This record gives sequence, C-alpha cells and structure tokens, in this order.
Amino acid sequence: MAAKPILYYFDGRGRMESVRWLLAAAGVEYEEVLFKTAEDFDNLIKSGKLMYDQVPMVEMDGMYIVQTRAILKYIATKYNLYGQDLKERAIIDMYVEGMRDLNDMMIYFPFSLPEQKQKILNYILERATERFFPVYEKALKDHGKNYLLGNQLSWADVQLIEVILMVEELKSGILSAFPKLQEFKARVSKLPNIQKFLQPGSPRKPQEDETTVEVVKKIFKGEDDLFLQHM
Ligand code: GTS
Repeated sequence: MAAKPILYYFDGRGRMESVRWLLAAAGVEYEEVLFKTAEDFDNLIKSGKLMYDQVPMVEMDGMYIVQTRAILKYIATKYNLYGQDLKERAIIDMYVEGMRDLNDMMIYFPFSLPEQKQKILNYILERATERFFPVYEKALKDHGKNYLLGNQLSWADVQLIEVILMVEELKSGILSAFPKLQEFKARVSKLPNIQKFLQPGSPRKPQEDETTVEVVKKIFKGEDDLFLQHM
C-alpha cells in the first residue's frame, strides 16, 4: 500500500473537495487519480475497490475507503480534528452535517438546468444566510474564542471555511451581516496549511464549469438536472 493517501475521483470539486480540504488542513500530502472518461470509471469499478461502485474513494492505511462521511470521519479522527470526547464529536457532527447540507446544494448547483439557476441560487443564498450562517456566527460570538469548539481547530472549522468560500463565490459580500464569520475566515485563512491550500497551483479545484459538467455527466452517465434529482 502507498504511503501517501490516494484520492480517486473526477477532475473537479464534487464530494471530494471536502476531503482535499481536510487533508490539506491536517498537513497531509496526497496523490490523486483523476479519471476523465466513463471508461476510466468503469475500469475502477472492475478493479473491485469500490464498495458501492461509487466514488469518492480514498486509498489509505491499507483500506479503500468510500462514502464521503466515512472518509472525512476517518481523516478527522486520525489527525485529531474530531474533538476530545464523545460530546465534542456530537457537536462537531451537528455543525458539519448542517454545513454538508449547504455544501451538497452547492455541489449540485452547476448541474442545474439554466432556466432554474436563478431560483436555485436564491434558495441556496437564503438557506446560507437565514439558516446556517447565523448558527456559526452565534457560536463564535457566544464563546468569543477562535474556533467553533473553542481554541482548537476541528473538522467543523475546516468545513466552515470551505462553505464560506463557496457561498462567497456565488455572491460576494455575503458575509457583510456576519462579523464573527468575517473574522473567522481571516483567521483560518492565515493558518499555514490552509494558506498553502488557498494558493494558486494547490490541489484545490475550481467550481465546475460547463465543460466539466458535461464530462462528469458522461462519466456517470447522468441525466440533466442532477440538482433536482439529488435535492
Ligand atoms: N453517499 C455517497 C457518498 O457520499 O460518497 C454517494 C456517492 C456518489 O453518489 N457518488 C457518485 C457516483 O459515484 C459520484 S458524485 O456524485 O460524487 O459526483 N455515482 C456513480 C453511481 O453509479 O452511483
């Protein structure tokens, strides 16, 4: 088995981007196998490494780990980003699950039909500003500490910076009503591992453009309007 984790996915953000973020935050170097065609994906399925014939899949520590949450939990636990005890883990789970709800909407947004994009965009921005961001703003305000759980960086913080940046791509200035999130973003962006990941040329992926959307649809033999199918 390889020493460095190997990430298997298409050449885009999708569900794998949170894995890239978490490994980067933990300072872990990794390799990527980025497939480009349906044939590449079929070959991976034929290898028998994908438990459900689905990606993301991460090869690490002698395992072929699938299911995004399982991958993220394993990395968070291994690199001490998953709290100190059961209660802290429950709190991290609550934060992360909310952020993943938001993250999932944004993952599927590029795959929505052109005529529905504005409506979906409005919905995502409304959920971000009315449901999710107020929770994290309040948490940071109430305890006055640097990170969601206090003074130690956790998986929840890494997921939060990822979703903040994604929502900002959809609408700049979206944090104007959230001063604590603005401070949080500035603080976390300066952490050396995160700063490195934010530099051009890092393995961080851009939001899927039209070309990538078409490639992905071909790889997974997907229909139009993946957004509605998944939401
Ligand atoms: N619950 C799984 C997870 O979170 O990992 C879902 C994985 C999933 O649906 N993967 C898609 C896939 O492999 C690719 S993507 O949605 O991440 O782009 N689809 C192929 C298939 O046959 O389901």
